[in-house]
Amino acid sequence: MIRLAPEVGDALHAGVPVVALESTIVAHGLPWPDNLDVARELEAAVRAHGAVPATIAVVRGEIRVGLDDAGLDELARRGAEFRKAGAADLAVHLARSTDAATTVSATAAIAARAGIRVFATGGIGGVHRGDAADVSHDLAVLARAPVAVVSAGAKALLDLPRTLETLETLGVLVVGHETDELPAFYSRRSGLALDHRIDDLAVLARVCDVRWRELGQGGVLVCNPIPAAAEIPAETIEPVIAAALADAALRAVTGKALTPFLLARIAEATAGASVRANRALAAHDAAVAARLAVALAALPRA
Ligand code: PSU
Ligand code: MN
Repeated sequence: MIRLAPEVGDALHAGVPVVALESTIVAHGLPWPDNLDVARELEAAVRAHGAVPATIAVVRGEIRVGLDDAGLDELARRGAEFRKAGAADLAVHLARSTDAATTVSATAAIAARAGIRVFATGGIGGVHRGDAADVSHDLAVLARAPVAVVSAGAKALLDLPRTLETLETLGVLVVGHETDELPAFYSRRSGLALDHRIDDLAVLARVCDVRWRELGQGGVLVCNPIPAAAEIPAETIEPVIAAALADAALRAVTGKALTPFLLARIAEATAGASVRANRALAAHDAAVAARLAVALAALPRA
């Protein structure tokens, strides 16, 4: 039930670097029509850095690894008509032949099965503020899937200290790329120190390879801060996040609907500035992911 786009299948077969991209950010995380621009921009950033992009989604019950432009257009245009699927939801969509956008958890699980080792996204899910029981399935999949996820940390609307603690509990290797701190999505810094910083992507590729091939371990979260020029200072975005969280509590928005609701509220309240920041950080992640995939493909093979 996994259908590889011809270009992606050929690349995987030939050892050409491939970068997976998720579809929930397109269908649920960003407003139309910016979402289509972002989907195309992420693919272009991957190509510009020497890798083949593979946007992953479930279309009419089939897992697509690599969407063509018509596929990206349908995903962006129909948006929330694609259900939001975590890894656990996939079987239902496949069996019922429905359309679903894949979150980080579903995309990482599929990428691992397809043999794609690098995946770029904006920000992973994590532990929600206030409700310590709402922990994204992204973290559990990251713990076991042999995939490097390049992101600007976890989304700032989450409880970042608890999210970092949970990553540690689960045994996810968290590495800063050009940072000593967990980035805070819209802002470069969170004040939360990371144990590892690796700026040289050839070294990071070696670390990933050792982790997967020698140790048989799982995911690597590569934390790549938003470019300074696109950053929204924490003191600007925090009150906006607080207001969005209060609104969600008032309307009793919980579960899968919560993250999309908060992102939409933040986009409205910042008149699109959050969307511009999200776009810039995701494109930067795609570029670094492609460079990491190129470095992995260049490792000597036994
Ligand atoms: N990153 C973004 N925008 C998004 C998401 C990530 O820049 O919309 C999505 C991802 O798909 C992530 C999901 O897996 O939000 C987390 O949702 P939840 O908290 O319900 O697990
Ligand atoms: Mn959740």
